[in-house]
Amino acid sequence: MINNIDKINLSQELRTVFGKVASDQRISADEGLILFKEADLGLLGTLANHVSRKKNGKQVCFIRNFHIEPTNICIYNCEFCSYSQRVSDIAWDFSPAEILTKVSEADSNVREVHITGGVHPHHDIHYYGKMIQDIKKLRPQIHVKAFSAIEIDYMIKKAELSFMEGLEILKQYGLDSIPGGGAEIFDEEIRAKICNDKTSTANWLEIHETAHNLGILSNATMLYGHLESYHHRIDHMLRLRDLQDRTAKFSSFIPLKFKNKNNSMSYLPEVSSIEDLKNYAVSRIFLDNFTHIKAYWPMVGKEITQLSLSFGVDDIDGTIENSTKIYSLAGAEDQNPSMTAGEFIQMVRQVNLIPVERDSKYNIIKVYDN
Ligand code: V47
Ligand code: SF4
Repeated sequence: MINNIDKINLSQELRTVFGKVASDQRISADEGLILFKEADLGLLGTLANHVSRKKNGKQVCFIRNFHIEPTNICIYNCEFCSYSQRVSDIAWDFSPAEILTKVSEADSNVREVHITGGVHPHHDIHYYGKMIQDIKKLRPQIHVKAFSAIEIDYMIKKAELSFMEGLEILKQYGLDSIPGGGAEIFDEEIRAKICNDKTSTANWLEIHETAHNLGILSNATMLYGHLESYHHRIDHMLRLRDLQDRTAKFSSFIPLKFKNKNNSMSYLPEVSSIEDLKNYAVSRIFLDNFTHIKAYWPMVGKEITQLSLSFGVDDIDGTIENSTKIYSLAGAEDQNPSMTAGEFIQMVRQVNLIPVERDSKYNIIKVYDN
């Protein structure tokens, strides 16, 4: 990193934070806030790169995956949602046979299926469990990353089980890991304004902690760029950092930029790309116990994803195979998201980093180092 910090014009507070990050010490919530409020983009990039290189060297990973969104029928009314049947012109609820057809049609080299969708009032834990089981029968090697804590909360409560009992059942059906959705923003006041009726912060955290205790890995997201302040983002990450200290079973942290098309919060402007880069960098610096920070490229676009690799991001998710509608319905620039392995490799090499293909547990499958 920079050897002579005295040559840079920094406030005393920023100097302290710089010194801590440079010597691999954890920063406090107040110091995280100082980074958001006072640090310029160059400094944030330098610090985030320092943390990223320590954890992952120059490697940037991707996975061959696809999504299944079983239904967009949903009992909830999240203000930011452009996807549920209440706000979009379309409604679907794929039958188990249709879902299996999607799995059988997926490219033979995909390693992971990411399943998430609306919370349908008529389906129960065994319906979803059997879905996982049938997918595994058809493609035994595939890793099933399925159901956000919101879907899991509903199916377990409907079955009148504890989170532990319900998650054990899902694990027995073949659930391998849990995606990070539904975290939104943990601050209870902001959460009440943007998704009043859905699973609480406490339950989201408890479901992930219980899953971790059962050996089920999961991801964590944060929806940013709406009504929240920097203070709320730091509070969100602090709650995740505390949980990760206890379990160490979060695989990655995924900031999700609020997209404002076709939803009840369309009156809000989207934050700038600068803000996206700032947010990646502060996440990378603050979440010192997360190995991976993921840029979900269908959300921010390919260019910002490539730039994010110089702001702490080391994971660019997957090939997707044009299988998700959540972001295209919310106005994402790529209406049919899909990226080939070749495009990933080129994107990473162009910024002088090393592309790596991974599996769902972050084992390295192939290093593209020449
Ligand atoms: O929880 C919904 C978000 C999430 C909008 O675990 C929106 O690897 C922005 O969690 N603008 C679901 N975001 C998707 C998700 C996810 C995505 C990629 C990878 C992983 C992973 C998980 O999508 C929801 C919500 O936060 N979302 N609407 C919107 N208008
Ligand atoms: Fe339902 Fe998810 Fe949309 Fe909320 S974000 S309304 S839980 S589909």
